Amino acid sequence: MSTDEADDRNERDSHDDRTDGRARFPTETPAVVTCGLPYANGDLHVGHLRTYVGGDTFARALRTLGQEVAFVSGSDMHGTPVAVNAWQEGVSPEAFALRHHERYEGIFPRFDVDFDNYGHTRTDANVELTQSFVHSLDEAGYVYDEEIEVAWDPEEEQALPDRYVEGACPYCGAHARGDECDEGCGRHLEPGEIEDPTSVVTGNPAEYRTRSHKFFRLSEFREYLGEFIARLDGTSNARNQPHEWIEGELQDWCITRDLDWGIPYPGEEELMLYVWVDAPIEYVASTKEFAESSESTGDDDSPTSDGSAEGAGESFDWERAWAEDGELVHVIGRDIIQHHAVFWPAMLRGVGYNEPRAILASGFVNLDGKAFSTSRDRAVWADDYLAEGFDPDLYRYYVVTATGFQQDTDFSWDRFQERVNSELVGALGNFVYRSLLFAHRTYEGTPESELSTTVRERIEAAIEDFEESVNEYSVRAIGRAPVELAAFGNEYIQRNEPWKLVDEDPDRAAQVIRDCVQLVKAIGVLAAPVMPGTAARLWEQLGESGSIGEITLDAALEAPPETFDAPTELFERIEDGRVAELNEELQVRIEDATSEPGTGAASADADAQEGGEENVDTEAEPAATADEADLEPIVEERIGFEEFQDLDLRVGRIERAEPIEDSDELVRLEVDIGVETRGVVAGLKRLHDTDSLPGQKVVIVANMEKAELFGVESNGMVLAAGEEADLLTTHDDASPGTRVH
Ligand code: B3M
Ligand code: ZN
Repeated sequence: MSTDEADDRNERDSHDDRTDGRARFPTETPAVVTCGLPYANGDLHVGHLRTYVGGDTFARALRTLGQEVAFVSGSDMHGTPVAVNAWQEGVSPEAFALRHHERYEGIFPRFDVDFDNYGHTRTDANVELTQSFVHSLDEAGYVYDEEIEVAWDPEEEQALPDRYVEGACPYCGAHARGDECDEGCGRHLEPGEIEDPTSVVTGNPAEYRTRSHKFFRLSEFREYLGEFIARLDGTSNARNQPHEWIEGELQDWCITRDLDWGIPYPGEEELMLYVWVDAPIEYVASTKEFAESSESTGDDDSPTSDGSAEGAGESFDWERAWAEDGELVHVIGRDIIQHHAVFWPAMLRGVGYNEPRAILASGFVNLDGKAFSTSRDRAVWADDYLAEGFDPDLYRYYVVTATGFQQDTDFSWDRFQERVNSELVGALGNFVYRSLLFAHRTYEGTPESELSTTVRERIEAAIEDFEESVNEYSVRAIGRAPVELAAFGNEYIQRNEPWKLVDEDPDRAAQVIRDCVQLVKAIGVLAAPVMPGTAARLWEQLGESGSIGEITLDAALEAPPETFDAPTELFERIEDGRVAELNEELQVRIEDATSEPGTGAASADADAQEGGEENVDTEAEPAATADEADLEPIVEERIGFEEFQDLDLRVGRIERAEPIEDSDELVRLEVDIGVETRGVVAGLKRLHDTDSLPGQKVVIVANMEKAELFGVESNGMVLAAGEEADLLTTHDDASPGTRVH
């Protein structure tokens, strides 16, 4: 439990001080949840899916609170990420982008990522809206012309915008693409900024040409952006990263390119808009398309087939949401924070639209501690996962609950197996199955009995926590809710042993099983956002009519059906042999990936995470030589930062030390760790003079499980090095309770 709390703390803390004055979800106003638009240039791997599954889970969770939501996205068709890849394949960007768009459109529903509208940036809706946005910005005086030097390929006689050029980042020196320092500091780069530019087309050093371009007066929004960031909700990375950009010199932003693929600048057909202008506008266009489609189908009283909460004859008010008072929540990968927290809100402000309420920026998913690499096939592909026959819910649950949303995480089949088997098969599946089976066999359904106060209160608490998690944007806590309730259920059924009570005290047995069936129902309600397919199966097994996608949280306390059939298991165990095979396949792939020299330019890569960045693949370190004597070898398996964070290490001051009578080794210490004084048992007797210990500063593992040694409770662990128990300490004045990182 400590693990989850530690991981969530980041998201929760950062949020606490900023809910003031803002209406809690569900609000009276409509909400729009968006997911970053994947560039239509590659395949999706399970790393990409994290953002989409997270967004989908959050949107569904909002709906279970009764919030009106439009959940939208689309493919990003324009710009050099598509143009360069299409050129390398020798096809037109249009055909290339559409092909990928169709693939994405097909794959999201297979992971139950159910957008209300999934459009793309070339739809009429987006072209029109983009041009009208730009026109308004121009009218309002936010756009000016300026002559600038752009990279140029003299051999091909063509301009080299963005990914057509590579070189060195002027800020950090890393190898970079024309418009982003994708391997270094992550900054957006303006045309002409990259140093030592080389053409991706010919490999020649690029030259510069003077061209006239359009600039957006971003610098005028500096004060506004500072205020905006201060009230922005969501993950803390989305607030913290932009500070540097906003507080530094906020440059105006070049919004056109010399390119023949994109949306033309209104009235100046030879200038194309920069892809980052029309891409976020698709969030609005996609919402508009959704509104228009729900208009045509929405005039009956039946809820829509996909379970969205609108329906009932009213179409989604996209203009109100975007231009007035809706709740706009952007779910993105952490590599595109600058675009969403700086450029986009300035554009919205410039046209007089509403501002984002929250940005949830997800960490990346790594493979064996290293970034997925699409160009090198170092990936677990979304298609392959499905082809293995795995239920999409398993991955949804795994990725949503692996770590706090903003932290990076590692994908491994072992960990996947372990979590599926213990948390889904062992805790959730087991509780649901044994409860429903017992209920069906003994009572043919829900026994006639009152729900106990204990269980009613436990479910009420779970509902409250869930509402809180949504309001805190803790996607992980939303995902964990059903499994936590199931853990309670297992403990409850085990403690009450209804199988014994059936003969001894039938009334009591009926009561316990009544409680369990209610818990099952509540688990279904809480599971629906993260595992919609599983929740639907559970709903059916319970004999519930109607779709679980349409219910709200109060259903968790409504009486379950009187009768239902024998249940079937919700999940299947993943066997070791299967995992061994999957690991082997993956290993072969990774080895091939490492041995092949990269298939080339970073610009050729479909993108690593959310259609965004390709992280640098670092080669593995050579193995340590055997010489290094008697030292224990370093543990091979790497841990992620978030796993390290699971350890709550604190500075402590030893207040008292007493030998433990019957033991040769042990001393009982009282250690002040700021918030409290802990009794800790440590093996220091032979190596240290007990009297010399008080006053010493030490480092303790504060979230160590309690243990009992020689009848004395130990509540924490003191860190010491080697056989000599050389105590770890601090060398400055860190006070007791300070966290050690
Ligand atoms: N197409 C993908 C990326 O850079 C980019 C997102 C657009 S969101 C408006 O990750
Ligand atoms: Zn850089």
